[in-house]
Amino acid sequence: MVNKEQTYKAEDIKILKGLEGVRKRPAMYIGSTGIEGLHHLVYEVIDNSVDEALAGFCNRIEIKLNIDGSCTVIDNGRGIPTGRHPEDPEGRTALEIVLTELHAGGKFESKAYKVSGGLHGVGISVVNALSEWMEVEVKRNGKVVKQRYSRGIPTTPVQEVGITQETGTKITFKPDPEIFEVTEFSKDILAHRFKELSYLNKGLKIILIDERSGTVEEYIAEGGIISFVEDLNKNKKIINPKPIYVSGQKDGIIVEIAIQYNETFAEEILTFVNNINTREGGTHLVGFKSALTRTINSYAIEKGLIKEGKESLSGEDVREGIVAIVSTKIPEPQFEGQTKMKLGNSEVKGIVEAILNEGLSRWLEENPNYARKIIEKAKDAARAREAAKRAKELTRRKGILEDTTLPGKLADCTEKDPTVAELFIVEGDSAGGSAKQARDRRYQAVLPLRGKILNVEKARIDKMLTSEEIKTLITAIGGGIGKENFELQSIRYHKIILMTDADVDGAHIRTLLLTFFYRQMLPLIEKGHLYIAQPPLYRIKRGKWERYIQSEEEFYTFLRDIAEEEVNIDLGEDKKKDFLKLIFDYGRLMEDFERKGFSTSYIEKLLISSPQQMDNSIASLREFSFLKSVFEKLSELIGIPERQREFSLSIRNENFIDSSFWNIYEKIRDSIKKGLTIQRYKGLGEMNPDQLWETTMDPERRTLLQVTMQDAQAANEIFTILMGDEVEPRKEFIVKHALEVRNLDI
Ligand code: 0RA
Repeated sequence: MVNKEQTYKAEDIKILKGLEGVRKRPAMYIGSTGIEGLHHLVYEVIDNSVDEALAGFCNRIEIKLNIDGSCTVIDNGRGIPTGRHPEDPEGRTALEIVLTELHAGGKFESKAYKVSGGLHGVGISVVNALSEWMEVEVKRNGKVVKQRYSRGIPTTPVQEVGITQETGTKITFKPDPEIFEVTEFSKDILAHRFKELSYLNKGLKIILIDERSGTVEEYIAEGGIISFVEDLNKNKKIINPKPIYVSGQKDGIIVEIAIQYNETFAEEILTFVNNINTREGGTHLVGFKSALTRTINSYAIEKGLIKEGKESLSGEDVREGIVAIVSTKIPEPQFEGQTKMKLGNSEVKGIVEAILNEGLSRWLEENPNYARKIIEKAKDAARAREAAKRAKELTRRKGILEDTTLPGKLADCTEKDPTVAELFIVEGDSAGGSAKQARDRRYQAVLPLRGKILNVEKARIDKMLTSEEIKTLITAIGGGIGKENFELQSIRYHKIILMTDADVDGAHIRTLLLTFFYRQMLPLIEKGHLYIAQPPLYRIKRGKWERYIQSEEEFYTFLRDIAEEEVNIDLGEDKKKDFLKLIFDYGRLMEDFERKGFSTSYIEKLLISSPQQMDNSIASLREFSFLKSVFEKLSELIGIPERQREFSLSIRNENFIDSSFWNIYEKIRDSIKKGLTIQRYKGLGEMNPDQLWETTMDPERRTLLQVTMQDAQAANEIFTILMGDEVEPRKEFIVKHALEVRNLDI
């Protein structure tokens, strides 16, 4: 339905063509129709709200992931203009034009530092075109106005629906399943971006409400990028407790930099242009590096900390252990590079350089003690660099890096063409043995690694090269190592697949390996050569039929599917489905409590007690309020005003009357399990070669996860927690994850 009865005018046809183009080639506008493209929709809407924040009119953005799969974004900005547009031949409102016309946003705005003009920047109309429906509500000029759309086309006129003193925009949209392969938003993916956005926009509060799981998270950083570097350094020993902060502005370009050194040897510099992470760097990064090297060297010479002409600190030396954020705001950014994540504007280099030179010189003068510590660290790095060079020459002479004699542990494939060859890196000798038997030796090679590979964070290159495991890995892959020396063109396999157990140790080893690849063979990840195998967690047999299951999540869904076949309940098909979903959610949550040592009957008592009796520490847990909400939904569905009263349910002719939800869940679960043979694999070693082949290695049947740069960066962060010098966070991490390992007692 369209809000106009007349035939389409030329203007309308142009608009419809525009939207049609978006729906025909969505990837051209949002990158993909997969999981990334889906989340891009949210970023697109948020970016407009962030622009309001950048312009100084908005300090709060709320994002809700709704139960029906839609997403709501509410901001307290000025609101999208709602007046009739003077130049529009039909006198439509600016609101309608912004929401339905491609690239209309700019018509109403002055040039400013806009996120929405940057990398994403395709406009809300694109989100509208790719949504099954969208609804926008604007508070502006004392009024609330509203309009609805379907696949980008208005289904209602712009209507006044109320009055208000506030201003702001609320947009709800449901991604169109005709366009997207997946339509379920991931809280974690969104949370990562929101956290980043809150750091980059000091004082902006971003609230993420996940109605599906009942969680609320809030992001706000009063310290802006200073908090950002502090957070990145959270689990590390730091050198300058208060980050160095430098800011300045020239020719309309705003530069903000925060730097804090830690005692590790890694370097982490994140650069942003108008809130967009420029992962490929660019002119701002070049300016930053050059100013850092120059300023530190000249200060060190001036204070006699190094000898002029004889010693000098290289760029790599002064960046050892650095964590820095370089955030720039640029009116007309040019993005280049393979993924358009590299800043091209040449004028930016000099501006960043000048601002950092001045600010950093002043900081060094004012903080001589920390300045000295930073320079000492860089001098250590320089000495280590010299030592590493000697060690490398030594190993070269001994022929370790150049040695192409393949290690004995490697079971190589016969295929020599790297584009079709695969290398499985397997945890442990016994799983390695199975994998060697299971593989297709024509194109699959297997390298078993024993135990945990060397802690690469603490070891510098010279030491690292003495580790047998690392040497074996390097020789097998064949491209060398290191920032400068890794040669992608020499790698012997185009698929390198990490195959570790599906337990905490396996996850740990995977993190170590990912970190090693991230730091030493980065192009391997950038070019998509690194993968993670997905061995199954369960094997389930039901008569002659069998099936493998890869996660706890999938396991529960599977049990629930069987329950749908076998449970009889007087509710009607639709309600029965909802009931089973809820009772399984309920059961899983209760099992979590049970695992933590609570008695289920006690928890159920708490659930039915009145709020006054609830000043109890369990009752204040987030998990508990979540459980309670499931409990209430269940009660409502069954239609019992006084909860927990009788209703009848049967499974395989067994009846339950007057049972608690927990009892019902247990009965359903146990009764289903009785009909199944369930094997839980604690490690790869428990699978025989045939099983390993068909579930994990056979290209026809396996699923591989391709490691992305984001995965690797995340591993790098986790790694720092696991391996860092601080004991407390490490304990915390391990405990938290140990709890996540659900033991079902099968
Ligand atoms: C066009 C012009 C102005 C603001 C906006 C659009 C705007 C768009 C969105 C999208 C989500 N939230 C938003 N908030 C504002 C400028 C309005 C003015 O000059 O008053």
